[in-house]
Amino acid sequence: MRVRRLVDAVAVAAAAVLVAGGMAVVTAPPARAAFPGTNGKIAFATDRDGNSEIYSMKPDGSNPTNLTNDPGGDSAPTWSPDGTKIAFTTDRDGNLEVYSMNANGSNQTDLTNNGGFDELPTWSPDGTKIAFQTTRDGQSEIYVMDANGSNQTRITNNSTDKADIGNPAWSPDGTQIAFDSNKDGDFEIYVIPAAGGSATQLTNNSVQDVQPTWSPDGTRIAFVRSNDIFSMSAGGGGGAQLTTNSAIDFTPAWSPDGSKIVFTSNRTGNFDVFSIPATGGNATNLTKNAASDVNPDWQPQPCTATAPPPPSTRPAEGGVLPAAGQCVSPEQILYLHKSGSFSFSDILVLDAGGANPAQPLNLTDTPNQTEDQPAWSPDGEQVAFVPRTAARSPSTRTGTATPRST
Ligand SMILES: [Ca+2]
Ligand SMILES: [Ca+2]
Ligand SMILES: [Ca+2]
Ligand SMILES: [Ca+2]
Repeated sequence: MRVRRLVDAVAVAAAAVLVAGGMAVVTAPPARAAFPGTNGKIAFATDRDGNSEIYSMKPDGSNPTNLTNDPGGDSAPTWSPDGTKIAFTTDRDGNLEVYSMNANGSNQTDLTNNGGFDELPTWSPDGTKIAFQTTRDGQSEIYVMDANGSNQTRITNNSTDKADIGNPAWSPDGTQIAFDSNKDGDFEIYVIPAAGGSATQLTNNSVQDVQPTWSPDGTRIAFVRSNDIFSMSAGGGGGAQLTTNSAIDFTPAWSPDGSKIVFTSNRTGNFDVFSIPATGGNATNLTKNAASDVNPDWQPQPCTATAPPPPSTRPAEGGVLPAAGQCVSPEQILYLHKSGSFSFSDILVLDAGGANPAQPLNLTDTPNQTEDQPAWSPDGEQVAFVPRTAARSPSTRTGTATPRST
């Protein structure tokens, strides 16, 4: 089996296309539920074509592609758990409806078809149901329907409070739906059983807590508190502030591998999609476009391969090599950091489809040299890398190693 590229290498530069344009309107915030797997594309909403459309792009921001191509306002994309479909909100029919489409934009279908404002869909983890918020009963409520739009059923009871409730997010274990509500005077995060029932309040303070989104392992919830991104344990508490920027940071969504959070920020003077480590850190601008780029959601690619144990002769020490059993792409490039009195590294490719159990293929295998920064060629036939010699400065040369068939 030929080793070929399935994931995009870090060396592929993002295409930064700056265009002139006026300030755009912020579209509706999306609902979120990250499901576990490897990291696929990022869907987002942008008005770079003149009205809001759903786009997808690669995780490094390259190859932005218009999926909706409709004169109506299309926003709030959310990937199905298997990464094959996107549910979204659109006003193309005159009032807000929840639609679904295939990952390439085909087969755009109205699921709600109701005179109320139906918006902000979130998938159940088995992909058979979609929760959304709606005003069809006169006040905002959260409904659940089958993924084809049938059996639309209310699970909240807001007729007495008439609070502003919404932003539903289905938990990865399927049992709960998180949402935000201002029933106590300011916005707080709540969870409710997915079948309906009593809500549990997770935050309790005088500032705005909105837009909950579950981590793919279900242990944490990211959310927006007063224009910054926070995360907390799924039971409330254990809060951590992830952004500290005077700009507006909102609409967080986890990467399917749990390592990153994408969000919207206007810190560049217009709205762009940014990525940060899930524990906080430097933010990377993925869109770099003068238009309003908002509401990112990360495509899960279900786990079809797990990392093998590292070769016993050369134990891994940290680096990029995943732990045994960790979900990885079927064919994934790895570093191997050797242990010992000197720390050299080789570049390996994991060909999970080629052997059972899969073993990494060592492309460089140099006992006294280090190679790093591997990157696939666009055709997937070669790997570029930077060779380094011990105790010397990094070389600027770039070598290549052709992956061998296994
Ligand atoms: Ca549109
Ligand atoms: Ca509607
Ligand atoms: Ca609050
Ligand atoms: Ca922008």
